[in-house]
Amino acid sequence: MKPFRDRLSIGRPLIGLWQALANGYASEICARAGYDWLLFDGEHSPNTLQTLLSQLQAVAPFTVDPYSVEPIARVPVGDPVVIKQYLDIGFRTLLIPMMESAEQAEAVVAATRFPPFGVRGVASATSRASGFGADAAYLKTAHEFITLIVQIESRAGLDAIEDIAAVKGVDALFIGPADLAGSLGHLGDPKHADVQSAIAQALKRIAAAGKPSGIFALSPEDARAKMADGVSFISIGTDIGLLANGARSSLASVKG
Ligand code: 3PY
Ligand code: MG
Repeated sequence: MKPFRDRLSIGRPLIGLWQALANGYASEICARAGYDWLLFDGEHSPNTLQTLLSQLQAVAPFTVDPYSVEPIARVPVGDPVVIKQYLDIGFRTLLIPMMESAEQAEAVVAATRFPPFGVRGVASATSRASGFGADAAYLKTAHEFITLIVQIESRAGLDAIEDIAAVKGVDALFIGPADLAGSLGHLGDPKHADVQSAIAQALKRIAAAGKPSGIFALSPEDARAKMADGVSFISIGTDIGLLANGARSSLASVKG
């Protein structure tokens, strides 16, 4: 399957769903639903490497045609040790939260590359990413398949958009409305006009910098509006949201 970065320019926004239940069975259900990508969250969900691995294994059949869902992992922090562990178990598309400078972006790019292009620690025969050694070219070709997405979700991140977008190896920039709202003084209110205007500006600047943008939509209406604004990929909800809302409305429909 093509690297996710190639699919970002296919001419329609790629629609994704956040996976926060940290459970392979739930991921398998979502993978079968036909989303373009699923985001496995290591930042705000009760995930360990083991739960991430079991979710990757559960969705593996759907990562090839005709389903072709891309598993994306969000690391808890852009740390080289965490990044190599996520790559070793087989994630090839990563989302790095809280990106605020070109230096930080260069460091995470380096963490995804083996020497001499970076500092990724070397395991090949023992890593799931290399097919447990079956892919003899893995060390030389791994970087070709890695897509690195960084999150802009603070005032400092907004200020550094052009610098971050210019870093070679940064494939896309993703806006985090919840943290951005907090950083801009509107905690819990990402729909606030000031936050939405900052997001609109940010999306324009990312496009002007020549990089694809992504965002977490706040509602189906917001998703449609952001897709019309030209985002390349968009999350339209979470597995927890689907379950919680379904559970509540099912109860309400009977109770009246
Ligand atoms: C945020 O909104 O802050 C996120 O990280 C997810 O989109
Ligand atoms: Mg966030």
